[in-house]
Amino acid sequence: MFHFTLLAQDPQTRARRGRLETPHGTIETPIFMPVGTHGALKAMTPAQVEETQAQIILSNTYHLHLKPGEALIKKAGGLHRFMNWERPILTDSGGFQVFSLPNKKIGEDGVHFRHEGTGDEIFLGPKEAMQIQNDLGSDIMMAFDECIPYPATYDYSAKSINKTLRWAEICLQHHQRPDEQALFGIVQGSVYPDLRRQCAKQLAALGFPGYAIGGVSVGEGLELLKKVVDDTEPHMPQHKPRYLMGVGLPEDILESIERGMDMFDCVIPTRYARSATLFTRRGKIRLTNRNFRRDFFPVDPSCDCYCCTNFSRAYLHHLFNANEILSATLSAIHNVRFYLNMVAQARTAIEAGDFAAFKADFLGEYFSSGK
Ligand code: PRF
Ligand code: ZN
Repeated sequence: MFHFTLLAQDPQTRARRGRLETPHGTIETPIFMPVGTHGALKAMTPAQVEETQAQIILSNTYHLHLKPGEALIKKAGGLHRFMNWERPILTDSGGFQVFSLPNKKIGEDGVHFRHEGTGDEIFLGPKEAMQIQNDLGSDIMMAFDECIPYPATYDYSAKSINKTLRWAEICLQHHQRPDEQALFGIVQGSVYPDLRRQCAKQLAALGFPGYAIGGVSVGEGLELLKKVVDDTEPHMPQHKPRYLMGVGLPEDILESIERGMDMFDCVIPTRYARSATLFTRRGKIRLTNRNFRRDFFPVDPSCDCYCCTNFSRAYLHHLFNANEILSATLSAIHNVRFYLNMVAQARTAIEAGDFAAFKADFLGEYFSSGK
């Protein structure tokens, strides 16, 4: 039920154009996956998400385990049915969310922490992460890993990838439905090229249907992000999808597509939408700024979304000022559509064999600061 096909390779860069088939539909790569942490994209209905032409969304094992619990979601018929989203879903394992908690205890088998609401002691390890994701029924599940904070010493990182590798094997052993749900391995190793190489090679030997780069977008900055991807990508299998976790801003995504990454997720488009920051071909704009009070142009005149084809910047400025919740919905629709338009244009450019020119044009206009 899972099949990844490489359709085209850009001649001048490592950018790839691919197609990933899953039980809930086909994903054209490179792709951006909007985030619905609790089984909902904030401020958007599934119909609105579909209208942005989202092909796959991301949700979180950790949050859904705490609330409402995977047993209830399984009883509802799985996450797709529960949230009324019939296209593919990827669930993150909780590896990242748990490690960013205060008072956690990291052991050899997993992580102990306290429930944010009830204060109950909870344990999450590779076995638990597999059982939860099997119950949720996502199309793509992620292995349980340790997202190493930045900066981290070489010693800590070396020990940590051994744990992540051991956990990856446990995940494979406890995965109940490998024919219906693809399990991706996650490469860690901080900023150390030999650790990234070692981790990628050992994961590749385990034969996952896809691979992710984790432990980036943790405060290292774009130059180090590019370096980590450059150092890791050559050791990831060519004919499997590659997912760069938690990335990022438009420029981060384009730089990483150029470096051979296929899948991305980030809360930025929906989160920025709620604080009135909207993406346009000429860069970000802050709609609460007084300049937009009498601006009757669309947010982005080149955008085909429901927000841009029906409403003005002045109207959105007013909605934000009046604290109307419609401001979040319209802004999220636009920002998600902006990201999906960008990756769609990247796919077309790769097919045409001129990704480098596309990236230069796109970023040239994007950083022209509204002139
Ligand atoms: N691991 C997991 N999820 C993640 C990450 C990771 O390293 C990141 C990296 N910032 C985002 N989401 N499991
Ligand atoms: Zn728009």
